[in-house]
Amino acid sequence: MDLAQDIIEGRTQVTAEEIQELTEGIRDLNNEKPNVVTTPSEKVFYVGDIHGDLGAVKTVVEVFRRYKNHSLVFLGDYADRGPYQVETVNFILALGLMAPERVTILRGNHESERVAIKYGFYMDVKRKHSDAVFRNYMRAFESLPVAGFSKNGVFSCHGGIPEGVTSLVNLQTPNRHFVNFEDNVILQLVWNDPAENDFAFRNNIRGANIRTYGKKAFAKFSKDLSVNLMFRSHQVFPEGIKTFFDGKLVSVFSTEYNGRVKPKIVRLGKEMQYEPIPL
Ligand SMILES: [Mn+2]
Repeated sequence: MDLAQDIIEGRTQVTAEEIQELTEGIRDLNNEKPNVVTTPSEKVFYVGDIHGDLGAVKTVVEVFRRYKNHSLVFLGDYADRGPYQVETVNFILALGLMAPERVTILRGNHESERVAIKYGFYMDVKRKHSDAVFRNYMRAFESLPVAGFSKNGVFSCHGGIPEGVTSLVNLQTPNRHFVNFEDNVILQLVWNDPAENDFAFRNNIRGANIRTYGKKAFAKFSKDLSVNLMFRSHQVFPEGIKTFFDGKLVSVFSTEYNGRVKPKIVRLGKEMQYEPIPL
């Protein structure tokens, strides 16, 4: 696909028709996929929040190119906040189309209409294009899978463990195909946060239906679904990475966020060994 290649090589001026091509391509690629897709067991980079940081995502690709036979899993939050939101989203979608067998694009809480209208993506699209183009992006976002799971038990999603989930079926059954998060399991996958405390679930100040999961919830979820390691993003930590639950949960953030973060991605190697890589 020449358009995707052009964008990866640096073209940022993209027409409404070309965005339609990109977004329809992403829809066709993802629409029939399950909510939880299969991810590689090793040799994979996990990428945290990007939020319109085109430089960060270009650096991710530079790192990616230095390693042979690796894959990329993007954990969500591409739009909103940064200066190059449209360009960043186009770049990530182009990457997904260029190398679909090596790039997984998961949905974050910012890949929703309500959030995108509130935090900037809508305004950026409107300024550069139109409402029709925004709708195309939303239709692409609603097609994105919401979690990844590997054969060796590495689970990934943007936020974390939803309350009440006791099997993979509970995650695969809900309908994710809405511009906002209509289903509570899907909503919690992209919105929930971990806490290093000895409880299962508690309220979360982010919103009424959003939960904080503690040690007990993590232990039960890990046992019920045979999860050995989990990657997520969604929260700002100054070092760009923070581990929870004896290193079994890794939270990663990949944009500097106005100098507040030393951005990282995480490389998963053999036998569950992982290492943070600075961007
Ligand atoms: Mn988020």
